[in-house]
Amino acid sequence: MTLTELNQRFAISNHVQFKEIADGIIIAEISNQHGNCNITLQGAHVATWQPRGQEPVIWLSPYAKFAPGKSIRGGVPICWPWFGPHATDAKLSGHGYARTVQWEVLETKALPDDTTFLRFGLVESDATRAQWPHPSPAQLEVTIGKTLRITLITQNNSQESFILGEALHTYFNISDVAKMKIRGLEGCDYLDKVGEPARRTQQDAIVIDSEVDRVYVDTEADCVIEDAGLKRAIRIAKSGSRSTVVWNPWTEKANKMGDFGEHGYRGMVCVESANAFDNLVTVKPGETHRLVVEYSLEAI
Ligand code: TA6
Repeated sequence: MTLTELNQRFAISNHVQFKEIADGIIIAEISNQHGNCNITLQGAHVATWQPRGQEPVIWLSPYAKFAPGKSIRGGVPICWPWFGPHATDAKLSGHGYARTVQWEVLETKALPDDTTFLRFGLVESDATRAQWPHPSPAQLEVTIGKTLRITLITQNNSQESFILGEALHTYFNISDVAKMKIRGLEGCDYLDKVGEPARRTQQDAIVIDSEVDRVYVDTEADCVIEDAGLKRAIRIAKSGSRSTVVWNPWTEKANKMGDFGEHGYRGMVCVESANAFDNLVTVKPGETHRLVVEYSLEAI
């Protein structure tokens, strides 16, 4: 569908329009009374979210690359249909292919309270089927209102069950990593991926002063990022997710990645609502699985 056709069919005045921001990269640009949000069609990737009168809640690297087939540093990358390295084929992309293939717009709606709703569908191809042979259309629903609500939907249209790994790998914008705490995971077991993998139990609120890469398992709890610098807290509520990943690459790893910028890692933390490791999901024939997150702000 051309950009003109896209706008003819799905643009809504005072809500959503579509623009090409780079060769082959089209975004849905949402602006309503509650705030602004940009979503690339490649990867159905929520790249930005800024509630009206607030600092951005979602972090996007100033060095993020917007190019066909390239993952974007920041925003809400969709890790699907596996999380982390592929279980058997190291040649396949880490975190699956959903975030780097085309998605199509299926629906846009202006809801009564001036909230904007969009629904996207992953465009399957020979290339995706070669990596994932299960007929399982993926969809993403995004609702931009006082909160940001994202639902990742997996349908099993086959006669066999399949095992799904997934995450909404969200980068949150913070004033400074040294002025931030994450509550909600106290008492949870986690797989510590920094250095020799090890299983540990989280004692108190999470503070970060070095590289952190942890997969908390068997938790459906909300997380709250308390940001003393911005005098606000970001609440991360979820359903359909039993894992929460907390990640900050710190200096060395961020520099190696090349798209964080000099001190980018200080202004972000990933709190990812996932199903990974112990919490992979078996989707039975005919079943539909939903991973839902809702992000909101609270004063502190
Ligand atoms: O979720 C944390 C993590 O798995 C880290 O290990 C790191 O690889 C990060 O994701 C970013 O991965 P990416 O493929 O987006 O560079």
